[in-house]
Amino acid sequence: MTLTADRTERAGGAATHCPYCALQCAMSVTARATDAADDTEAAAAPTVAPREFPTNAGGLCQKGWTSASLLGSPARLTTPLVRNASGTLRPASWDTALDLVARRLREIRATSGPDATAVFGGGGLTNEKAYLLGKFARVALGTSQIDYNGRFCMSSAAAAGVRAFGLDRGLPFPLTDLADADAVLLVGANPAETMPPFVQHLRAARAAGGLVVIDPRRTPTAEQANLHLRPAPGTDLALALGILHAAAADGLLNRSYVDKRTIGFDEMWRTVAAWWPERVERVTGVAAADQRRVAAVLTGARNAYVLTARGTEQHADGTNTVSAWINLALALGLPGTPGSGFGCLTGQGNGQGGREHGQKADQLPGYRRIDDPAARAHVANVWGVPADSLPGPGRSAYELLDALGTATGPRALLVFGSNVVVSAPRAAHVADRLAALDLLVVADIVLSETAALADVVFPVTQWAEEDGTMTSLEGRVLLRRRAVNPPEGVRSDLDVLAGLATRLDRSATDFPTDPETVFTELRAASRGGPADYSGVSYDRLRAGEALYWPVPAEDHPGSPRMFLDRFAHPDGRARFVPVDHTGPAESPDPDFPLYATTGRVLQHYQSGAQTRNVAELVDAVPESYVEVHPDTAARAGLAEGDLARITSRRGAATARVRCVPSLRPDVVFLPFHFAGEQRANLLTNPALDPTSRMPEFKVCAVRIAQAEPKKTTVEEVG
Ligand SMILES: Nc1nc2c(c(=O)[nH]1)N[C@H]1C(S)=C(S)[C@@H](COP(=O)(O)OP(=O)(O)OC[C@H]3O[C@@H](n4cnc5c(=O)[nH]c(N)nc54)[C@H](O)[C@@H]3O)O[C@H]1N2
Ligand SMILES: Nc1nc2c(c(=O)[nH]1)N[C@H]1C(S)=C(S)[C@@H](COP(=O)(O)OP(=O)(O)OC[C@H]3O[C@@H](n4cnc5c(=O)[nH]c(N)nc54)[C@H](O)[C@@H]3O)O[C@H]1N2
Ligand code: SF4
Ligand SMILES: [Mo]
Repeated sequence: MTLTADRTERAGGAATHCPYCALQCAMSVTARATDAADDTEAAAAPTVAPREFPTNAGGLCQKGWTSASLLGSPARLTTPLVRNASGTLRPASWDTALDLVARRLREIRATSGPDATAVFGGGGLTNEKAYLLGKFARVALGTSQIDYNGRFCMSSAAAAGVRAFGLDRGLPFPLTDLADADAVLLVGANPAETMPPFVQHLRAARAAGGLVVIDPRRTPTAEQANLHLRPAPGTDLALALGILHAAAADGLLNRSYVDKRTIGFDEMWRTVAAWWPERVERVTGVAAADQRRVAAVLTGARNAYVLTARGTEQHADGTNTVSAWINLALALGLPGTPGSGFGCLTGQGNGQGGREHGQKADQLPGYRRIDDPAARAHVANVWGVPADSLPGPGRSAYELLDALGTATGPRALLVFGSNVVVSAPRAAHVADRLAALDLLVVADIVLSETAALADVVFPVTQWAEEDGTMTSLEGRVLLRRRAVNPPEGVRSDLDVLAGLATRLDRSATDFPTDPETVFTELRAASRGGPADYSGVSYDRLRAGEALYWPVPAEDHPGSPRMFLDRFAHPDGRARFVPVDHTGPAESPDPDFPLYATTGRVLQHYQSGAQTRNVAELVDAVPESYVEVHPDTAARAGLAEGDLARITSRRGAATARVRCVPSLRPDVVFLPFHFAGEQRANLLTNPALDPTSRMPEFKVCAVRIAQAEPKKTTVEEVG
């Protein structure tokens, strides 16, 4: 396949941003000029180079450096696919595929009602796509059944942020502010692998002796810390209570901040009072002395930050756990104080924007609530529909997947930007639910494991082939530019939505395909909401303005630092939320004696649908592995490199043993990037947080054994 540079951008490569994580490293992509005489793949592969930009400061990780190889990859889908009578996916024309899907959607709606069709989105989609997907669900399909993979990602942090601060912007300050920090506490975050260029922002804290990492594993991030605490998985909440208790006992709380800027301290304190460090040590395995050291590091610093990520959040009590860390930060006076703060590290490329514009079950654009009458009236007006025609809140991501094909659940599902058979918890059950559908439609750039199960697959354009905005982990809105022409035959997600909407009797003007036109509508829909983008324009972004939301007017400079004067609650004060330790939904027992926790490795991204198609990354990490303490491995008769079978109450997965002496002997770790039998999610527990509905990806009880019992030869026996 030959890629040609978009004519408008040929000189010097187009300024764009990485297709993967929320750091949104800036890069330029240069397509090789087409030369008919040299039409080889190597000649066609575009090149990537980092651009100077505050979050990545000239750096890219290995995924970023190799990201362009997927643009011209043979793995790309370039034609719609439709499953034929004998069950095989066959190429079809766009009209055939769109007509078929629209006809089936009409039939399903006629027989089973609007909620019989569900939509599943993704935090990698641009703001424009996320917005139009939400509108498509509510207006063209009339369904309440829409949610997205961000429910698996940031929903606990978002819920806790809204509760405490009145608003959720993952980092309410620019990342570069960390340059002045002499203490940073990273809880359940491994940015050395998940956002490598981020780590340079931790230099000052590390040099000051104040970089503290809390992670059950000795990760590459923990290696760099001045202090590493290794709690048992799922016990962070107790640990946060212990550190807060220690700080209070030593008289280190910021009483004047607590009095002026918060409410609810006393009620919150009632639970903390019962969690003195020695008691916390018994639950978490973290020495009381280390809890006191953390309290001393944070309170001794001039500028301190507390940052959480998925290790803290992906628990059945994830929202309360984040609240416990926020309580600590508030008691020390950090949030909304210049040079200090609290933040959650958003993960997906557009994980922040993706949770603001209406692909979430309970939400309308601008981070509005779908059950708020004023929000409904505003958005319905922008959409030109009656407010009472908008459906109410639908099921959360896992509950939606769990209901597919059941007597009361949806009969059709449209997936845009997620690979749920690999990434959702209890994955084998999710695959069964998908199989029970009357219609599964997937839009993707490659034939992901989920797309491979679909009745119809739409091949879509990706990052450097299209314009669109992304909102980074800092809440900064970025214009990701088109750098190369898409391959022949693919269309954008916006085109797919418009193609279906117009076949469902909606007008083309209501479903525009030009990203800037969609963004103009998004601006109006978000106006006045918590995430107000009304003052952001493509022109301002093209001119290079650094715009952090809210940006309520065209002459508004944006909001890089929030909460300096007031929090977003009506009275301007932050809330302490009383929370208590409950522990994971599933604990080890004689049948399943180990904790399994899951997460990421540097070279692969998420379900691996993209990175398992990049040769350099596959060469580096070709298959799944399980980290095991050498003693635990030995007890199971396993040695380095053996194939292990890991079993939980949900199922079993296979992975190659890596003996890791620094690991807690009661914990094993698996990355979740691999497919088939190697899926970590064959094991995971879909226990949901009651507030955020986020599943407990980070703890379940397992046992480990040899995958194929070693054969004993006759000689050995003799
Ligand atoms: N290479 C790579 N980078 C990525 C991604 C990717 O897939 N690959 N995905 C992106 C996305 S969407 C996200 S959400 C981010 C995630 O970024 P991170 O949150 O940094 O990544 P994870 O590996 O999921 O989890 C972080 C750590 O939590 C630890 N952990 C497990 N259980 C617990 C616990 O109970 N308590 C504590 N304190 N820690 C625990 C794990 O050992 C792990 O090291 O990464 C983004 N960047
Ligand atoms: N066990 C375990 N499971 C986890 C986690 C964990 O830590 N442990 N983490 C969870 C987290 S934080 C996350 S964010 C999820 C992520 O899990 P998924 O939602 O599966 O994430 P991706 O692999 O990024 O899936 C994105 C899919 O969309 C495709 N795609 C990329 N760009 C576009 C586009 O522009 N349009 C369309 N239509 N498709 C596109 C990709 O090829 C890919 O198939 O996994 C969750 N699952
Ligand atoms: S850190 Fe994230 S945004 Fe930066 S190059 Fe790597 S994957 Fe891309
Ligand atoms: Mo994520």
